[in-house]
Amino acid sequence: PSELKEEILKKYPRKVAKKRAKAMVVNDPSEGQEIMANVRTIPGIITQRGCTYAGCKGVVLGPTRDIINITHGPIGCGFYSWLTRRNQTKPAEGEDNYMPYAFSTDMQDENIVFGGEQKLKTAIREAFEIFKPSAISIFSTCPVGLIGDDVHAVAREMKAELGINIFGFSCEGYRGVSQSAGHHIANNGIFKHVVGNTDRERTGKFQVNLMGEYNIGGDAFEIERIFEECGITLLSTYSGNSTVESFAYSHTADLNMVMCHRSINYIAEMMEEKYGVPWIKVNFIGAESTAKSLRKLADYFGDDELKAKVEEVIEREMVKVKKVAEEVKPKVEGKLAMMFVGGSRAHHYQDLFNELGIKTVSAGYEFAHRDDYEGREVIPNIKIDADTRNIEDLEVTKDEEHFRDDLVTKKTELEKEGYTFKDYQGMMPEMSKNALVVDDVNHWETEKLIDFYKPDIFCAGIKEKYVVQKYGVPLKQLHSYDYGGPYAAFGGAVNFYKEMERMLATNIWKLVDTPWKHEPEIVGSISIEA
Ligand code: CFM
Ligand code: HCA
Repeated sequence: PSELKEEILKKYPRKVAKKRAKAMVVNDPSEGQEIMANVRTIPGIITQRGCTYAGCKGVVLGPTRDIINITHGPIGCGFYSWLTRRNQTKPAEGEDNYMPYAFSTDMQDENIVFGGEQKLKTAIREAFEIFKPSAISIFSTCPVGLIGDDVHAVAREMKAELGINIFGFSCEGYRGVSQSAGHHIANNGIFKHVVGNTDRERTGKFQVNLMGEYNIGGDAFEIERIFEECGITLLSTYSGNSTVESFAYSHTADLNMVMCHRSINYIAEMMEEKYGVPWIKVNFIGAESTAKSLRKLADYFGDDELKAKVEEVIEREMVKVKKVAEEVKPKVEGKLAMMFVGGSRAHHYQDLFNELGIKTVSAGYEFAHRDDYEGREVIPNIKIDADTRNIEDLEVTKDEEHFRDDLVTKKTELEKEGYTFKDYQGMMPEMSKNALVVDDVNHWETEKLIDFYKPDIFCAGIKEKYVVQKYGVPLKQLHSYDYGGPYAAFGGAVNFYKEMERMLATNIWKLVDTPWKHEPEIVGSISIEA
């Protein structure tokens, strides 16, 4: 892999090579290695990344069904963030669900020149008239930031006029270096405008929130099933199969479980500061990881009945899981995988592949930060650049009335016994020695990686899918899951094993042929004339 890295870098201009060298690490889990992450992509490079608006509207708020999310901008932004992620939801009888609609102000040239605030107000009034929602949010796209429409002022005015909760997000696409800035902006907005707005009587003995689970392909449904069988009350999920109504009372939980650390750690941290609710890192991708996370949850509550129930569920589910694993594993064992996905999945899915004996030779995130690679202990050493400073860091203070001193005491006691909170170790310590870790991988690097490793499966998104498949390498979308899923928890593991059998226990990919494999399609030369 060191030679591969050298070869990749050789093609770049000197300055670019210097920068990219820091984003590629030949892994050695025995030492604390540093990777460069969360920095601007060099112009001209074909990146996998998306924008801040996508992270805010599409990712964090998009899966919430009882709020009208209005995109203030040209129609493309709203259209392309409208359910393409396959985030599912299940409203109760008679409950509102606005997710099948794409709400947008559909800005035109005229609005760009003369301003779009009036059009936004009209859109809000119209949406209110038709749907009578309890909340409306506004998402700014690039042109809104450029022309200076004040979406927050519009939100305040409309809130006063209509008497419902209305708030805006300054999540212009260019505001950060990737989707990641949008996560932070969304976390801040939800925390400021929604969390703590209502209280709720206790409805169960063990009340938790699940954070950073977005119900792609029905993942959250499978996790919900397991929780229910264990007798755990799920107050709110951020934000798969969710409602803003549930965010409003989510501060009454006893524990926050963080699955996708990158996209939601901000709310978890702020909730602990303001309300004293602690958080733990969990992972429900992989059957073993699911069992481990459930046990950690049961240990937190320390209740014998809950522990016994959790063991019973794990044992019962594992029988089904093991049966399929035993069938599939001999057919796929020893194959090689690579995965380049946004934030947490490039890490979490390695557990699922490990269960089948498939090795991850190279992986990376599109937009995660150093802590997602190296572990949270590096947070104090992360250099804050101008792009990060651009995003507001909310000042959070203790809520004296709602603060859970009992949970703080519980946390202190558990820590004495060696129980760990907010303990995300990151991806690199868990990857094998010499695996190549690449942040913000680009098109050129992808091609070189495929040539070098000849992986049996490549995991990424829709933009990479067909390019990779033309190499004769199957691509599994770990964003949308293609048409499949759920892949979370026990039932999800079974689905994933079967999908891997379907994709890997076949020779069909070796038959893929492309004309340019044999001779170049376009031949030419460049001449520069004075
Ligand atoms: Fe978290 Fe996600 Fe991901 Fe993400 Fe995303 Fe996604 Fe993803 Mo696509 S919140 S970081 S911003 S796990 S949309 S559900 S699949 S890039 S790895
Ligand atoms: C996003 C959403 C995305 C895109 C996936 C892809 C998703 O980042 O805006 O490139 O295939 O999961 O839908 O990450």
